[in-house]
Amino acid sequence: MKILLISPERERKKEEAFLFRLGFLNLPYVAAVTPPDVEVKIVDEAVEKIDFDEKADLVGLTAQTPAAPRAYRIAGEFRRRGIPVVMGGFHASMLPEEALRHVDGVVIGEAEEVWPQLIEDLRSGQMKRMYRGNEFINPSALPLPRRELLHPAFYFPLKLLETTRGCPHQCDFCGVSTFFGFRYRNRSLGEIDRELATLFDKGPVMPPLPKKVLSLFSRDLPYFLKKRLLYIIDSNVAGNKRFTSGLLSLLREYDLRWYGHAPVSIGFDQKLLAGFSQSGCIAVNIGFESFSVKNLKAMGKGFNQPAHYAEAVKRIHDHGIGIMGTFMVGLDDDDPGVFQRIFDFCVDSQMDWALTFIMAPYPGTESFLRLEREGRIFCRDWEKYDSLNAVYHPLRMSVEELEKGTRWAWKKVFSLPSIYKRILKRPWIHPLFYLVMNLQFYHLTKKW
Ligand code: B12
Ligand code: SF4
Repeated sequence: MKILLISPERERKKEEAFLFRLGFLNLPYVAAVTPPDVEVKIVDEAVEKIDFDEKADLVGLTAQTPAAPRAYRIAGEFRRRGIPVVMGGFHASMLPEEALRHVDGVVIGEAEEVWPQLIEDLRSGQMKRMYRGNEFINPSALPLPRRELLHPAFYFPLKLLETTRGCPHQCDFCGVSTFFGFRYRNRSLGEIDRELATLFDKGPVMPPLPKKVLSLFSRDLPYFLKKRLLYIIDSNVAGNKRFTSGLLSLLREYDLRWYGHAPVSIGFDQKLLAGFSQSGCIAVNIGFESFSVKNLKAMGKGFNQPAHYAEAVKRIHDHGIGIMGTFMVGLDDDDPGVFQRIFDFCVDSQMDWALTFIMAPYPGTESFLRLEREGRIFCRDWEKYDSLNAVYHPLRMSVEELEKGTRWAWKKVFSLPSIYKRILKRPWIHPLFYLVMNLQFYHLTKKW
């Protein structure tokens, strides 16, 4: 038996394509729970063409909302050739009835419990339309994702790692807690160590050299050259302090450069920041979202306090850690001045990298239900749910102002004068890494 697992790519305009492509973990995790006698191939449409005539017994599609229409078109091609298609991931889990109009079966939620059963049913000709696990899986029992099925030549050499699933919060624009549960479920440190050992050698990246040999500017270079780069994709790497402290000790043993997501409040936890810094943390990805307390309260993210943003950024920087900030616009308290406020904050605080997203009300989230009730959603083309297009009527500006303002913010943040002020002026914080990151987006946005 042969299964094709496909990650569809929505057709992007050339000027929206990124230079660096990251690998992913979802399909490698699905592959890992596929019975060993089944041949599995992963196809990433972002980097390779799909051969619709390839012989297979089953096609498994994944898709976040913006890629769902493309996934449905791919499903149509395979089904026309008589190959059954199933779909999993966030979009199909939130809208299974919609997905079932295009595919033969849907896996709702995590794949690990139900995927082997689905294959068993397919073998006996009794595949059902819907599969849903009885409970959230114990992440310590996860097999290692089959990364070897992704061709390394296609991707930026940054390894992805998942150490927890779930989140206890419920921000109205986010489906993570509904999907993965309202608490952090962490893997055991032993399992994480076992996985890290398949990705990196333990011990120092190179013998210690006199400081002069590697200036502060190029100190990260050996990590790039030796590909000791890690992205921890968890919703919050600092969610469970005891677990995080163990994880940081483990990361220290590997001598890496890593980054992950954390809340603003991490800026006020000196002990944790010191641990992050000593373990090679190069960046924390922080969802600042808004400077309006009203917006933050309305979205269920009242734990973010804008009055403390600047101080938090400073304290994180003082530990030599950079910040990848994300901001959300188009919220009910946003007037057209919001874009300038974001840009000014990024430059004034020397934010190392920052993206401004139009709030996208993804199906299955509170924000979708609310805007739907209020009759404000005017676009149901899921491909446009990419945070650069507006899909609902904002309250305090027009749709055009929102879309233009967002692109203006990207262009300004990644303009050369802004990159100079944020990255190249001292104090330097991993300048090589952030120069590369920023220039990629300068290159992307200069065509807009
Ligand atoms: C890391 C991450 C990213 C990284 C991606 C890195 C990478 N290449 O993987 C970056 C920062 C680039 C990113 C970008 C985006 N992301 Co993102 N991202 C995440 C994050 C934090 C983790 C994703 C992950 O890998 N999880 C671990 C894997 C194992 O879980 P999983 O993907 O859900 O897969 C499991 C199940 O869904 C299921 N499954 C999945 N696929 C399939 C397929 C089959 C056949 C089966 C049977 C089962 C199955 O089984 C898997 C194992 O249990 C999630 C939030 C979260 N905590 O999950 C958001 C999340 C997935 N992202 C989201 C969004 C919206 C985006 C963007 C569209 C944002 C934007 N506006 O540009 C882009 C799209 C990128 C793209 N692919 O084109 C949303 C998706 C919502 C939705 N309805 O689609 C999420 C849920 C965040 C949120 N706040 O709601 N993202
Ligand atoms: S946005 Fe972050 S903190 Fe809020 S529910 Fe989603 S994962 Fe949790």
